[in-house]
Order: sequence, then structure tokens, then C-alpha cells
Amino acid sequence: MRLTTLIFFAATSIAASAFAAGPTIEVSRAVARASAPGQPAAAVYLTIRNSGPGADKLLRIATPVAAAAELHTMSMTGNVMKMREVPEIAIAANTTLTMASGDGYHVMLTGLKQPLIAGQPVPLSLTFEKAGIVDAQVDVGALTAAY
Ligand SMILES: [Cu+2]
Repeated sequence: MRLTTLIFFAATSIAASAFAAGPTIEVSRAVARASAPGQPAAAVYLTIRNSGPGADKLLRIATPVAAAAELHTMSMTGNVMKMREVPEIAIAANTTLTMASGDGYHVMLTGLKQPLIAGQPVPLSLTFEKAGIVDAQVDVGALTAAY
């Protein structure tokens, strides 16, 4: 293969990747309350914007401050609040998912390795099916903060 041919193929593959437009994911808000001493788990609330054009799925979350980060959903059954783990969270194109306490999705940090301290942000790494890894920073608020 001649050098000019190689250059041609290199140029077309760059152009192809630029046009392979997948979902554009942005984590615009990540918050958690400070944890009490000895508290083993903590909830994190995210706002995830998918500005399109395709749908995506949040598959995994990791943070160095906890043994695990699970995707949870919360729902009311009568007067009882029930929490369960979900394998993934779908985020349709051109939608914003806003997590809040009391209902819907949240991220549960389990096996906290250190307390969450108000004013000291912690890193979070989110893995999406299409967008890949998106890094975010969790702002830690007061123990009594309303999210
Ligand atoms: Cu939970």
C-alpha cells in the first residue's frame, strides 16, 4: 500500500468518527448529604442531561470513597418506602433525569470508606453504554440538606 493511500484511509477514519454522533451526556449536578459518624451508606442524587441524538443507559458507578455504588429506585407501597437495586437506568435522547430524595432513582454508596463531610466534594465515575465514562464531582451538603 502506497503512503498516499494510507494517509487517505487515516483521514477518512477520523472523519467517520466525527460523524458517528452518539448521545451527549452531561452530569450537571451531583449532591449528597454529609454522613453521620459510622454511617455505612449514603445516597447521591444526580442530574443527568442527554442532549441527544441517541438514547443511552447508565450502567455503572464507582467512587474511591465507597466499596460499591448501586443504582437504586425508591417507591411507596402503601405507607412503606421500598428501595431496590436496578441494573441500569435508561436516559432517552433530549431528556434530563433529575434524581431527588423520596422518590425515583438515587445512587447508593455502600461500604463508605470515609465519612462524607460538608464542603468536601468526592469524585464519582459514571459508565454509560454509549457515552462511555463520564466523571463527576459530588458536592457534599449539610446532614440536613434537602435534595
Ligand atoms: Cu438506596
